[in-house]
Amino acid sequence: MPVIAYIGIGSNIGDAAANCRKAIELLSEAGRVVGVSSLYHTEPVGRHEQDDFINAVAVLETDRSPGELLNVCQAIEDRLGRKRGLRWGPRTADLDILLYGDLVSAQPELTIPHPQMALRKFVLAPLAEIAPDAMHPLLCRTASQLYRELKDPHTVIKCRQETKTP
Ligand code: A4P
Ligand code: MG
Repeated sequence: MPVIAYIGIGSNIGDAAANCRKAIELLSEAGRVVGVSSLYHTEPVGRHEQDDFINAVAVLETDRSPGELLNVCQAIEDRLGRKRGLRWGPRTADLDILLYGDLVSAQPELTIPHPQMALRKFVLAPLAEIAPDAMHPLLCRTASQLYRELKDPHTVIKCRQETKTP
């Protein structure tokens, strides 16, 4: 039975919007991408001496196990040229598994739900846009409830949709 997983995507090196779009395209290697949020322009959390991020959330219907999905996410990060350096530092692409069905996993190499997701506007704004009813299995709150109750002062701005010229 396929599972619905929510993947948080972020980039703040190079053409960050293009990196996020490419990461979403490559996610189809792990299943069917059934939803994609708008792109959001976001103030960096954790380390301030770095460029702003572009963030988004993709909804993936997948047959992959959580471990296999993590491997695909890390392979996409590598293909987009990610150099692993500072924790919370700049990156060309970061793919985090936010939710994987109602799975709870507390292993350090794969913690699901993502431990910071309920604290971050750059995650909850796109998640609440694309999946307001997605349930956090530990907090038993939906994405839209968590977003409404969130107290994160960092600026998050939805990017204007690109209009395609005929
Ligand atoms: N790992 C554990 N659980 C997961 C999961 N659910 N999804 C492990 C993905 N990976 C998971 O990740 C380090 C290790 O986490 C991996 O080896 C994996 O086994 P990483 O991506 O190499 O390192 P990182 O991203 O620097 O660390 P971390 O703790 O994952 O940071 P975050 O939480 O990803 O935060 N500000 C804005 N505005 N936008 C951002 O996107 N991102 C970060 C990074 C900080 N500030 C930001 C943003
Ligand atoms: Mg990460």
